[in-house]
Amino acid sequence: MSDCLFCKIIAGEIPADVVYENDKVLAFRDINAQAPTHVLVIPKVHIATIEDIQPEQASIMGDLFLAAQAVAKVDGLSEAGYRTVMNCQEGAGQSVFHIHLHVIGGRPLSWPPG
Ligand code: DGP
Repeated sequence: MSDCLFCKIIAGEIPADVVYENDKVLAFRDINAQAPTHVLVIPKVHIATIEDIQPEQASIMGDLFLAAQAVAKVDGLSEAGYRTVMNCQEGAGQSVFHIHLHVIGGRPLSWPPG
């Protein structure tokens, strides 16, 4: 999608600090990191929100979590642990309308989140 920030990152039109990539997903460091590790995992296909995922795209969610696993390995968090979050819609804090899984770790994380 031409006016989507994350599609532009996938296309290489906007630079990003890429941590992991395969044919389905791209993982890069969040520009506004909330923890020592804060990586965004996105599908290479444009999907605006969780509400827009079609049944035939269900495997994409698995691809995102497998990529989160790879990111954790890169940053040494596989044993220590990490949090994955996907905000859906503005009311839940979504600001970029191309689905993305936040992978957050490297510091103590409280629960429940604020
Ligand atoms: P959310 O609020 O859940 O939609 O998360 C969007 C995240 O995207 C937010 O944590 C900041 C990050 N972000 C916004 N613009 C850019 C950018 O141009 N580059 C990178 N790396 N991250 C961005």
